[in-house]
Amino acid sequence: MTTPARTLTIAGSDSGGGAGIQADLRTFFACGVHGMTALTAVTVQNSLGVTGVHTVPPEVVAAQIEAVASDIGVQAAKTGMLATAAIIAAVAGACDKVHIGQTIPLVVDPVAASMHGNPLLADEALDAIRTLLFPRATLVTPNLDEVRLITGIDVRNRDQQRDAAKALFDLGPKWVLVKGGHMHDDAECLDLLYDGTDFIELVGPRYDVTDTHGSGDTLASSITAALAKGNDVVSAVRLGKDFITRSVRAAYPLGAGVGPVSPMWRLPDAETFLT
Ligand code: PXL
Repeated sequence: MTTPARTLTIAGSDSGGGAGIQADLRTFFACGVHGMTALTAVTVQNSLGVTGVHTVPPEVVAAQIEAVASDIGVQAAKTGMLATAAIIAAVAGACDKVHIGQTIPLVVDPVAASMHGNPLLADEALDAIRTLLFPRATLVTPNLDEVRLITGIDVRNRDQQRDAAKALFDLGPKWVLVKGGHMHDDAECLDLLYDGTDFIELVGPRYDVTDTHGSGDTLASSITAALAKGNDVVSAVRLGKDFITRSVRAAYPLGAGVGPVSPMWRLPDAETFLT
């Protein structure tokens, strides 16, 4: 067997298995790449929300990145929950040492809160996201809540989505993807991709599902997998958009709260294997 492309997620654990590194790893697997992790935080979480967060020491986060990059090698990396400014600074330093965000693509999903509104990023860390992570990013993938926190722009329509893309681009990433999933009045799901020159509109159906936990993580990690396999940013984002659309359609209920989106549609015999 030959070694598959290798991807790294720098993110937090969701004990409920819906989002975070759990979503990233199963997406990597479903996309046919070898997934690795630099764990930033443990969340105490179920389908109803987050009740506790325990962060990993910044130097241990950095050491995980350097350990896997120096031996196993990384073709693309992503960040999810980073929790604190100190962890973000450690991630930036470690990424520089192993060329993540330089020759190796880096997807920054600026996770700020869970879908239940539980904070996953300290308020004081927003500036570190802007100044330490965005300039290193190949692609940033904020949802509209994160856009508002980072730029102050409250996006309600497609014109404002373009304004937000420009403001985010000015913070230094090579590409910006402003996700439109939270524009609930829009009949479609429009994600806007921008490289400082051209706008590319990626339109998908809006499914009437409430089980959408981990959707941002699944999109960012499928894009990361596509980049690791050698796709350019435009085709990786198109593949990721298709992947998340199918995974939203395959979402399932879990517990008494919100269930996860699922890449299990990739398994041809998921219903029958081992039964
Ligand atoms: O979906 C964003 C996210 C990322 N990482 C962790 C999370 C969540 C949402 O709850 O818990 C660990």
